Amino acid sequence: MKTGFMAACFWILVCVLLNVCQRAVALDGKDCSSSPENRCDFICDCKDCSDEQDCGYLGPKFVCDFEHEGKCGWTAKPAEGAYMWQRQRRGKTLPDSGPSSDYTTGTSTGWFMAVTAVTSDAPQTAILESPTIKHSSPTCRLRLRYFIWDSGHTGMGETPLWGSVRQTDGEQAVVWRPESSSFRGWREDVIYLGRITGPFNMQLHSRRSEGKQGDVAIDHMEFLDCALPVPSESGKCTGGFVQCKRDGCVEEYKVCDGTDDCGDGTDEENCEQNNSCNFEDGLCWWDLRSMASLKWTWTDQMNISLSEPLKGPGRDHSSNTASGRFLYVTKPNFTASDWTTFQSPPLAPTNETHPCRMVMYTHQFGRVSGGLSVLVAERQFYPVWRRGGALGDLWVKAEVEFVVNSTFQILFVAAIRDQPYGGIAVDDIVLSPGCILSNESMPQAGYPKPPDHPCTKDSSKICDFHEDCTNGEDEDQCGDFSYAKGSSGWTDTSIGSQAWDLKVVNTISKEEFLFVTAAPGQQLSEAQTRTPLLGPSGPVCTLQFSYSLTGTNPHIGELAVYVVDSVMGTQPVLWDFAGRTNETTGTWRKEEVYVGARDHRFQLEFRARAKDLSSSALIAVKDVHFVDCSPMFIPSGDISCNFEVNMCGWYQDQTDNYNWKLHSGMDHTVQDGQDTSDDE
Ligand SMILES: [Ca+2]
Ligand SMILES: [Ca+2]
Ligand SMILES: [Ca+2]
Ligand SMILES: [Ca+2]
Repeated sequence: MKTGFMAACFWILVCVLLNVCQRAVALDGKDCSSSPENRCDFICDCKDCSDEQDCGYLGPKFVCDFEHEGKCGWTAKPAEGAYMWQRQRRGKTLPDSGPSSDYTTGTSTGWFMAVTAVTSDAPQTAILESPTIKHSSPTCRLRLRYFIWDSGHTGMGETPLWGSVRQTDGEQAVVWRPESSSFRGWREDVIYLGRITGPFNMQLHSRRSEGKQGDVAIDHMEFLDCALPVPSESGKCTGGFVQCKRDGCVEEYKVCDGTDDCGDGTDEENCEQNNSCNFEDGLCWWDLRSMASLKWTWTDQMNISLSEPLKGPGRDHSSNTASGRFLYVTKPNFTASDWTTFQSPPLAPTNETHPCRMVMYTHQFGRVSGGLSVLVAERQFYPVWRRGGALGDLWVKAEVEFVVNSTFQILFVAAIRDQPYGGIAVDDIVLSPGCILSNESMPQAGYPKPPDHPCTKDSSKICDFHEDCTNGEDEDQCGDFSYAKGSSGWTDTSIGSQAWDLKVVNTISKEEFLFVTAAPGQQLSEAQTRTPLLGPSGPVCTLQFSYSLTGTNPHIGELAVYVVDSVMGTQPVLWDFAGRTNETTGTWRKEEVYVGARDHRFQLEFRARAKDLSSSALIAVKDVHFVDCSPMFIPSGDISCNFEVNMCGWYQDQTDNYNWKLHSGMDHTVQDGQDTSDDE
């Protein structure tokens, strides 16, 4: 039942997203079956959409499920050899450990792409390459399903799977590095292609050497929101939009924001009044002298690495290439400090009517990224913007406004963790005309205090559901609203047009809630907010919260809870809701979600997407509590259990690969009873 409900939610979301791209394909098609024009540009120019067939996808839905022998035009390189991609299904040709079904049909007769066994001593690379695609829009992304299972428990090597874009001028850029931990099931991920100006081929690589057993497979790809703007029906752009030279309309707020939304640069022309820095020719007026011993570097991917896919952001934002330059910081070879800064020169005071506005793009990838903050430095330092942890393998757009009544500096602060890979990059910083250089010297500001160290330096004691400090300050910013500072433990990790914010309704009664609001990100993805690393947790650990999806529309949106495992990555959805809880705001529903025993540290995540963001629609969460989550908490109760009522004392181990759920069906106890079975 739960699965059916989740599928329904999934399709509602897909429909919302597809509406956007369907608009782009509703052209008066020409009859051009003989020589298709405008091939592989994500727009059906021909009546029968023949111009969008075998482009790595099939039009008009831009999906490839590998059920057709033509593989949507994807080709294996090499075609024969010691290691290669093949179109497969469950059968004799695959090792017993391979996917037992494809993703699309969920049956053993469905098809997918999988690699063969390695039959060579030297490391071998198998490449799966798409046909040439004409170009892509800034919002272009590829949602796909992948399978990485270390059947031989021999380790898969560092890079069993990654994705890149090869432009026709030969330049190559890494665009996707999925969680490569072993998991016997299909996982979903998104490759953020972004704006690619010229013809390109998408490539999926797998590199392994003999002795490294295991399975790597790919299925069901969907290209989303990849078309450039198409001409409006009237041929004119309506209010709030600007006209692109190559046709089509772009929202006014996308003008002069450092992204080519038109596809011909129209919206990024005549932006001289701004102070923009793409970091191609220098640092502009940014000053990389750091307050800490760790330093930001001005670099590009070619300088970081072209041979190790896990190193660096892969590409810059300005040109989406490996030769484009940006600012970057990663874990130093020797332990210096775990934070670093860079800053603007002194800027003149601003006010509400003439604020200083900043647009920037950040790449926070891998667990080395501990988060990025923007601070105002005047007499004091104070934060005005913060984005936690790792956000994925993409450039995320952000906007910050500065209203400061004295001379100030903009200060970027990055937190760096001691983890295997990742880093933080910044590119394309655009400052509005309201940001004016000041001749005045800065007052000597006190250095920002490093993050509060609770009583313990042992970070594994922070947020482990057990108070080690006398005042419990090791547990008081972990996301549990019972603590005065608890709600501040939730950090927004949104990358799209909606994000989470905290609203404090009453400071005295401590009435506050997390809610979904508009955000400057370019992706049409869900708003996400996460706790710090929690746990490990015990067998009865439960997440308690109240939620509210209210407004006039019967479908306000979706809300879900996820667990992000520190080793395994994002786990299947734990709880979700779609629709509306009530018409009027101020009414709440209470929910308890079973989290259970988890051996690894993990983060809890709320995800939501409002159908329409308006003042009459609200998605909110409050009163978040972690109940009996300590592993030291031993539940009392009857151990015998016949599964008729609930899970009794048989708490499932959340770290295995299967989720045990109560299913209605035949079992041994009574006919038409409930049976526990693998929910695979
Ligand atoms: Ca086309
Ligand atoms: Ca398939
Ligand atoms: Ca733009
Ligand atoms: Ca750049």
